[in-house]
Amino acid sequence: MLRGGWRGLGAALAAGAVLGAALRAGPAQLRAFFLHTEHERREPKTVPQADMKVEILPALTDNYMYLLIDEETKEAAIVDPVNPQKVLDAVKKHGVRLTTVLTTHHHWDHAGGNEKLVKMESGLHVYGGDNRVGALTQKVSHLTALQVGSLNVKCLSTPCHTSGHICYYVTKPNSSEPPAVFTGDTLFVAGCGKFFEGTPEEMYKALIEILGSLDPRTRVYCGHEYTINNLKFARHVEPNNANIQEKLAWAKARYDSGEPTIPSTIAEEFTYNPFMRVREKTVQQHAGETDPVRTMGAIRKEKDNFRVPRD
Ligand SMILES: N[C@@H](CCC(=O)N[C@@H](CS)C(=O)NCC(=O)O)C(=O)O
Ligand SMILES: [Zn+2]
Ligand SMILES: [Zn+2]
Repeated sequence: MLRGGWRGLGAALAAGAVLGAALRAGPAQLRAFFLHTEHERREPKTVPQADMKVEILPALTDNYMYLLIDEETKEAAIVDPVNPQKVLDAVKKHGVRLTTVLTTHHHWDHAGGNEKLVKMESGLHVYGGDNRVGALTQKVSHLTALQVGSLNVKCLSTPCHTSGHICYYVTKPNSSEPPAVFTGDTLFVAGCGKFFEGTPEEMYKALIEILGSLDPRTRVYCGHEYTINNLKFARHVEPNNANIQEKLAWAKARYDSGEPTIPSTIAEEFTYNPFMRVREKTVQQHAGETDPVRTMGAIRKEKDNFRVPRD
């Protein structure tokens, strides 16, 4: 009995904890755990441009944090740093100076790391559009302009998922490369956030009028890896839209190879995202509506109750 002493007991307890976790998890989670494909343990991935670099950092079960690097000055900002240690590891790896936190909204899975990060790294400017954002130092509103090194950041107020939600639009003066937009839980690849604190009118304004009028080449960096499920709903709305079928096949292949389906572009979103397509007859007919805002409300309600097929 207890021949390994305390170390043996420790190992036994650890094994018990793993077994306990294993018994609570479903088959898909188990497979992911043992194949090392769990979201949070996926490799960070860099999207390089001459003017800016974006490092995609998986966090929690399906969130993304983004390290935005200004190539000219090596100054950096972090979007939604829910896992501060992982952020600081990425900062170190790239040898950049982190000055800025851009918070999209106050929900725990986005802003929940702010307090810890500012304790680990002093002097950070923490931006957000809502007093409920932890460690906030500067409250921003629609069209507030910021700088990260030589990059211009324009704050876009997109209330609906939460009343204080902000998207961050990043451009480099005189660059021919595409801008970037960090959309949090407003716009997802092929989907949008739930309307927790807003209306279909507000989401229409956010998606079509504000985000939809950005440079169409703008790269979209959203808050979650929901792409496959979103595309299955999109396919249900528009079964004859070939762009959806094609993007879904691509997204499954990307996901299986451990790679993010991020970024997309604003132009692409208009081809397969049903919430960006509420002015299209096909989407309106599916919703049984003739008005884009009513269509927005109807398909959001339908998605809230949609059972995602297993294919
Ligand atoms: N359906 C989500 C459930 C989690 C959820 O409600 N997520 C929030 C953001 S934290 C959301 O707005 N989801 C959009 C949606 O389900 O269409 C999932 O696929 O896991
Ligand atoms: Zn949220
Ligand atoms: Zn979220």
